[in-house]
Amino acid sequence: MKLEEITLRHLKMPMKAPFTTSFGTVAEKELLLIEAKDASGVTGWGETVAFVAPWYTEETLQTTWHMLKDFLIPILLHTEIRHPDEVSALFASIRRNCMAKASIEGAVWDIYAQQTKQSLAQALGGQKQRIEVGISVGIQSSTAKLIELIKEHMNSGYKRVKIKIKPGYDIEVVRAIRAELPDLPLMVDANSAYTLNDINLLQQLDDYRLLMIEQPLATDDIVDHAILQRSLQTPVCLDESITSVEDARKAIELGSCGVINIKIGRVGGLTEAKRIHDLCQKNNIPVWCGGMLEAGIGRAHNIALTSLSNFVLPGDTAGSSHYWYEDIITPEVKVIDGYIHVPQSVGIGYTPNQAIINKLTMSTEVYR
Ligand code: OSB
Ligand code: MG
Repeated sequence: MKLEEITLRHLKMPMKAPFTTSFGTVAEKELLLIEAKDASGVTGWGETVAFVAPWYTEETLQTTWHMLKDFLIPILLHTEIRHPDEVSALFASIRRNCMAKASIEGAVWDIYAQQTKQSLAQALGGQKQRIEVGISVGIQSSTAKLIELIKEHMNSGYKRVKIKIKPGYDIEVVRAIRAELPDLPLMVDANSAYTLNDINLLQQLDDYRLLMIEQPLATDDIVDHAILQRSLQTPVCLDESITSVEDARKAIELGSCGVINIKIGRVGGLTEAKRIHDLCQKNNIPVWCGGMLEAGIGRAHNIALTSLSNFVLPGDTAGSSHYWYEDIITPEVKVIDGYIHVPQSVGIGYTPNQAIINKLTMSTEVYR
């Protein structure tokens, strides 16, 4: 394959409800859509997941744009590629910038799946026909509101609930949820809001039968997480700290976690995500697919990835209608009884909705 034309569109999508974590609130999602055309006429799609501010990782919408335009697109345009795994090798001279790399690598995987007449899931080696999903609930203005939302999500079939915690919004909230919902499959995500000084508080969470505690400590840490994991019964799940298969190898070696959340953008693409999946499988570390409030293209890529066999825990890939008034794909992603059907048709299995994409597009650039 050889990419002959790449279109970048900057979209702004209003969210049905603002999403709040320990580091900030997203009320409108901005993203870049990558539409890549191969010389054979096949088109593949990718989506950036970086937010407008660098609070989850260091990347932003603008840095991903800069990296794509000035470095990544020039490397890929008119370059002959036999397999999408070659993309990460071509990008090896560029440090980090994982979300920028992942977005365009995703479009290449989509083209590859179409050219080889497979679904993206099959092209990745995925076997599951349906995936189990949970839901991530942001920080709410009151515990009563939070519990009401959790009940709604459980009633609509989601397989587990993740809540966000931060200092001052943690033990009491978990205790209140457990008092009303003793059997709820529940986990918490701190997005790095704690340090080892909070070890006593984090140990108190052991009393509430949580499935796991996600990323309690610093975004770049695996050493303190290992110390913490040794003093907790609840498994630690790493998110921000794992940006590559090498990070995963070291974290497993140190005993920094019992679970890993894989996000395609955070780790630089589907190829690296698959490598992390395979390594974790060999080491008996269960994985699940994280979310970045993706629109339909990114969501479709998450679904394909989750069809791999070691995605044994429900991920954060909720249905389109949880986030969006209208998603940018047809059909939208639907969750029925907590499952998403993995599309078996060729490519990502969803069609980009041009009319909605055009309506949400703020600017467009074409590279040839
Ligand atoms: O840490 O998993 C996270 C959203 C934004 C930034 C970071 C995270 C999240 C989520 C939401 O938890 C997952 C989703 O619904 O896409
Ligand atoms: Mg997280």
